[in-house]
Formats: sequence, C-alpha cells, structure tokens
Amino acid sequence: MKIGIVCYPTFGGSGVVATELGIALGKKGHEVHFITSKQPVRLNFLTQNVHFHEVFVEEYPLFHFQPYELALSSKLVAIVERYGLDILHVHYAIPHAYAAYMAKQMLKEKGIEIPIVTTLHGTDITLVGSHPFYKPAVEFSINNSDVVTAVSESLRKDTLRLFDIKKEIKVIYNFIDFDKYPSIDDVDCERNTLAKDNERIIVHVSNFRPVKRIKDVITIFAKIQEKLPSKLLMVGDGPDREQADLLSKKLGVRDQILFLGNSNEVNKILCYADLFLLPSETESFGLAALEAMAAKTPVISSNSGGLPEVNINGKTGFLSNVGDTEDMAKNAIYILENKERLMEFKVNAQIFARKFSIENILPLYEEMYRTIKVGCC
Ligand code: GMT
Repeated sequence: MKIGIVCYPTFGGSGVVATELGIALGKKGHEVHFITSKQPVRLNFLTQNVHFHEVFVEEYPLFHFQPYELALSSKLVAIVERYGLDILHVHYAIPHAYAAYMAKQMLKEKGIEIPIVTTLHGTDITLVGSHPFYKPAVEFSINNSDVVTAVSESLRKDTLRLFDIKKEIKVIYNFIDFDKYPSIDDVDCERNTLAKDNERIIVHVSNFRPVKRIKDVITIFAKIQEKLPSKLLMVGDGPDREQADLLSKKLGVRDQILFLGNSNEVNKILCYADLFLLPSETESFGLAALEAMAAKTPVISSNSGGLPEVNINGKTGFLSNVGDTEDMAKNAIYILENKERLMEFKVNAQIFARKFSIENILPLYEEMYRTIKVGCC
C-alpha cells in the first residue's frame, strides 16, 4: 500500500511511534511518505521504501502566527495526487487531523477519495485538545476521520469522557523493536565508564515538560541517594531542565547527576540502567517506560493514565499516586538494595515488554489499513 504519514518530527513519543511505524511498514514493502515540517529525528536518509516531503511555511509580516495547517493541507493534496497514496495516517490530533480533513475535502472535489486514519497519542486529548479553545475542532476532526486509534485503553476512555465521539476508537498500543535492545543474556555493557561498582544507575528520559514532573524525579533520586550510592542520567531537554538543575543543587545531589540532553541512542544509554523513573502527572501509555523495560530496566512510575497497562505493579516495577515521591523512593530502594531481586524485576520487565513487540503490533496497523472503508464525510 501507499501510506502518507503526518507527525511531529521532534523527540516526542508520538513522532517516535509514527517514525518507527513508517520505517517498519517500509521494510515490509509498503511505500511510505512522511509529510512533516522537518525530517523526523529517528528517520535516516535512504530508509527502504520511505520518502520524506517537507512542509514549508513562508514567513509573512502580516501573520502573527504562520498558517501551518494551510501549508500542510495543501502539501497533503499535492503528495496524494502525485504519488497516488491509498491512505493518510495522521499522528496527534492537533492540528494534523484537522489539516487532513481539509485535504480530503479538496481531493474529493478532484474526484479522489482518500481515507484518513487519526491516531490519538495523549496530550492531544488530555491536556491540549480538551481545552475550550481547541475542543470543537478536535472533536470535529476525530468524528470526521475514517478510523480513529488510541495508544491505550485509558486514552480511549479519556477521549470518550472528554469529547462527544460518534465513532469506534480502536486501541493499538505503542510498540518496540527488540532488535535494538540487548537481550537478557547479554553481558553487561561497560557501566564503569559512568559509575563505580557499588553505585546503581538510574535513568529518566523525557522532554522535560511540566507533565513529566521533573522535580519529582530529582526528589526521588535524592531520597534513594540517602540510602544507596547511585547516579542519575537525565536524558532529554525541555522547559523544566533548569528547575531540575536548581533543585538538584539545593538537595546536594548535583554531582551525582548527568544531564545528557536529547539523544537518538536511548537504547544504548538504557543498557547502563538499573532503574527507570517516570513519575508523570499523566501518561497515555508511557513509551519511555516500555523502552526501558525492553532494555531490562524495572520502572518506578506514577499510576496515572495508561501506565498501569504497561508497568505491572510488583512485577516489572511499582506504581504510586502522582506526587508520592516518598512511596516511589521506598519502592526504588526495595528493588535496588537486593541484587537477586533487582535481577528478577529486570527479567520480568523485559519479558512483559514482549507483549508490545513490533511483531505483535505492526500486523494490527496493517489489518486496520486493509479493512478500512471510506465511510466518512
Ligand atoms: O510524552 C510526551 O511528552 C510526548 C508525547 C507526544 O505525543 O509526542 O507522548 C505521548 O505519546 C506517546 C506515544 O504514543 C505516549 O507513549 C506518551 O505516553 C504520551 N504522553 C503523554 O500522554 C504525556
């Protein structure tokens, strides 16, 4: 099939999922066209059967905000026509589902019918999308997509609770390509480049937005550090980076923390990890937690959103109420203080993550594409 994919090209989870999906579809012989504002960060040039088309927005002094949706819908029309695409799959409802709807209407005038698949990822529903400024347009775009998918059962329920949805929402979970992660039997990576033998290595990966509760990450780490010598690797960047730095100095743990910035090699960094922290305010799925588990790293997380569908309490890690850093630190120490117990959690984490292997999830997307009916608008 010929599939157009629209996503945010940055380090956010929705862009990562969309890019990995496109790459995997290309490997299976589908022709994939990314239509995005920049080349997606996880997409290399010369990927098999994968093409990239950049959406340009001209600066014009009259505009306070550049009309990206207009440029995107015009580009979608051009690419669908030029390459004869079969499907447009947009990731993150705002503004992609809306732009795709406009493109679909323009194409209809030219006698071309193209089905739109919208995948909801989380904050497009729970934080941004349900804001009164956007809600009518988001609700309209979801109802006027031909197929709607959500990345967890929790997100499906949130969407039905927050919007007046007249369509079925299919759950297709985030997935992981295990070929990129070390197996349980692999020898340890060279962790002594980062920590002493007696130190545990704890990792957090995110875009450091308020929803990730970065200050909780530092607080939990400081509490662990009181009991067990450890290092914290902070991977990513974003608005709360400086606050994290300040808090770590205040709590006297700054020297034990490495801020590594954004990385395309999270799988390699996770090779060093003993424990992963994800105390988010909300998380529709928690792809970062799944990536950690695939790299045999237990997860200490909050119990919000879709996290209980990924991180299994007492098996692959532990879950606590949002903001309960005391409980999170207690659970972290429980896992880390005993080597046999740590190994048991590591093994469980990787075994459970297999439920979300690309081999299990990719066929669900392919089946959905195959059976799609242009039943809408
Ligand atoms: O989590 C982020 O900050 C990025 C965000 C995005 O949309 O780019 O991630 C969301 O989508 C991911 C992929 O489906 C999910 O695994 C994340 O849980 C979700 N983030 C939130 O719900 C906060």
